Amino acid sequence: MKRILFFALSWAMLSTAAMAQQHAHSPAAEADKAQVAQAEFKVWGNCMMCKKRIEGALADMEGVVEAHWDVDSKMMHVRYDEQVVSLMQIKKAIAGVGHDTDEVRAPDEVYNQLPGCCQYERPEQ
Ligand SMILES: [Cu+2]
Repeated sequence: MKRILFFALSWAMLSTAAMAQQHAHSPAAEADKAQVAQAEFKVWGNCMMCKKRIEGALADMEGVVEAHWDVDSKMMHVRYDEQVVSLMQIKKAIAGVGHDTDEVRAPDEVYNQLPGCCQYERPEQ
């Protein structure tokens, strides 16, 4: 139910943005907008260092428009171009720097090299 509400809200925001752009007569921006998807999922981590590492993993990733991880809720919010990158690729990139996601688990050897303060309690396999 929460998810449905989130998508409904996202859709409302996207529609509003699209209308705003029409007024601005910016067809290029509109074309960009049309392909941008967004998702929210859990990423395990502890602190601001984790936040830097998690968001940093996506900073230079092609197709990622926006990446934000909330330290308190552990929720990752991404906006990305579906034509360029998949949600699974995004999750793999995050797992690749040592952080478990709802679908992709970080390799043990990478996790073990995280600083002590960043070694979160791992979810069940
Ligand atoms: Cu940390």
